[in-house]
Amino acid sequence: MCGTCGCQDAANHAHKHEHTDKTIALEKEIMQVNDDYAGKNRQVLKQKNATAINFVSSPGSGKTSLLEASIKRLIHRYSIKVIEGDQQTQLDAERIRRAGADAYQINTGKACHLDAHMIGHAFEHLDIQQDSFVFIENVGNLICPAMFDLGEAHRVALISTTEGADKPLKYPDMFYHSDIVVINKVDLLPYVDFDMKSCIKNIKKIRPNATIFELSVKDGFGMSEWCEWLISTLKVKENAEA
Ligand SMILES: Nc1nc2c(ncn2[C@@H]2O[C@H](COP(=O)(O)OP(=O)(O)OP(=O)(O)O)[C@@H](O)[C@H]2O)c(=O)[nH]1
Ligand SMILES: [Mg+2]
Repeated sequence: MCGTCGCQDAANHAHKHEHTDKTIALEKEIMQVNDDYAGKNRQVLKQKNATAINFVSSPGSGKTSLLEASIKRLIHRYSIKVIEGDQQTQLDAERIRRAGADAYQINTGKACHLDAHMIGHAFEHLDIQQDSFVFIENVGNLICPAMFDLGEAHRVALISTTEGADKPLKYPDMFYHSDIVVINKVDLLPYVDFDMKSCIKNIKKIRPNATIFELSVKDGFGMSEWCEWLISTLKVKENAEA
């Protein structure tokens, strides 16, 4: 397939633009640079025994809402720092601070995703604590963020019941690269045509070993199991020290 215009028969193209290996080489180089930065981020996190989680979804699935609710439940026991990614505004960082955690907002401008280099800089603005969480809310976009490793331990893809059960099949890269999937807004199930069984089947088709949480941030359904999972990701030394 042509990586420039998406047509299926790049070799017999009627219109004009080059189909050379140059595009592929440049893409590989960019991804290599990103992966190098992601490796450095992992080193920083490892030194602190901190767990970074990258939250991805289409706009409005409930990423910030889930972070706010998780912070309110966990901040009294754990240090949580949040990196927010949006094209513009400080709105999500302000929401996170109101929920009780430190937040650093990245505005990506024309870019549609966070990359590992941006995250490395954000670390400099957040005093990451030992045995802590670093939550990263990516730009609302089901395509581009899939390609960029940020150095996270887990990637959580959210899908909400208003989006349709076919999304894992239509945007497979995102679901392939996410070990956790949250199906949010289950409180809306009586009002929307959303086939939960088919959504779960579609997620498993793309990522057979994905862990799936059915949640309603609004009424709290599933939040206890979700927070238990979050806590289980922290290799805290609590027991060892006790
Ligand atoms: N009914 C219902 N609404 C929800 C739920 N979770 C979030 N919302 C609403 O969905 C809307 C979008 O939520 P956000 O948390 O801002 O979504 P987001 O994924 O952070 O959006 P972007 O940052 O713009 O990508 C808000 O109006 C929330 O109140 C839920 O479980 N049920
Ligand atoms: Mg948000």
